[in-house]
Amino acid sequence: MSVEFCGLTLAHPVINGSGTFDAIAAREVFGEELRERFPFAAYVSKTITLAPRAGNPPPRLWEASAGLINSIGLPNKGLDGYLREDLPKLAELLAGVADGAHGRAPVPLITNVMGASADELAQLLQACEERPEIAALELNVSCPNVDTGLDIGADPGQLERVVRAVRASTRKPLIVKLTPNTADVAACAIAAEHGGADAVSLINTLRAMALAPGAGAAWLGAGTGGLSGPAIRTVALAQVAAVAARVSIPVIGMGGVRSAADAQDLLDVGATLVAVGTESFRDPAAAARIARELARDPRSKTAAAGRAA
Ligand code: RRO
Repeated sequence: MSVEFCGLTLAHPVINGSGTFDAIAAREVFGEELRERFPFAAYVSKTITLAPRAGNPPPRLWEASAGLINSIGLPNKGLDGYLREDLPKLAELLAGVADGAHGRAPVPLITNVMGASADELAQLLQACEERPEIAALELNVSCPNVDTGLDIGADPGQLERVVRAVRASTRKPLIVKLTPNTADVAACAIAAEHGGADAVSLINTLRAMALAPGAGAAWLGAGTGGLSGPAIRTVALAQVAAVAARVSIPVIGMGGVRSAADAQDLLDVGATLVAVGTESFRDPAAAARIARELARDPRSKTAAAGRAA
């Protein structure tokens, strides 16, 4: 069932979406069992920024029909705090995870970073470049550019310029996490590829809003948030298909995946890996179940390869 991705060998094609599984907190709750049954073939960190951030005012979550709106607002310890406190814990956890297929192998760590300018992003990438515990980097480009005010990932020209400007800051695989809140996601994916990205991942959450019952005013402290979960699955499928048809770099597909059939749909339209996000909040072991079922799914190429071996 193993999959090659940007020079990394993964035990299976299922990873997590950034910010949807706190591995350090899960280790505290589940103990050594988390390592014995680690659900993901690679682990993507939550988004890290240069400076620490407190996040958005509450409320931060709204349960929508078949989905979840979040406006967490990037609470994180900042680059230094991540490198000093979280990275050693993550590396220790991910070293020697029992993956079922290969005995014990380290699970690659993908660190997700966000900056409001190419300069900030370059600083983040350069600092991560020096840390061997980090296997690959993911750029979260759902962030307003400090100069233009426009989300970096929403405009192909701006995205290509930023990716090109930061590309030389790291030799590690560079994944660009695309935003779905744009007119033409395939044009943005092509721009990321032209800028030097090694892979793209999509979709991030769709901008959304909910009103407090009876109040006629926004429920979320930040006013709006991002919609995830089954409500966005068919949007994700359309966007992943559009992107995979237009780029030659690998695509990580995500958006509302709850089952192996959902994951297989994304693989069928051209994704190399699939990420599970919102479903992990309901069932932290969902990704392991999906990976197991994918291996048995008769539609699955990875299952067919496993049977032929
Ligand atoms: O932290 C968040 O509120 C957040 C981020 Br950075 C993101 O990329 N996507 C999302 O749904 N929430």
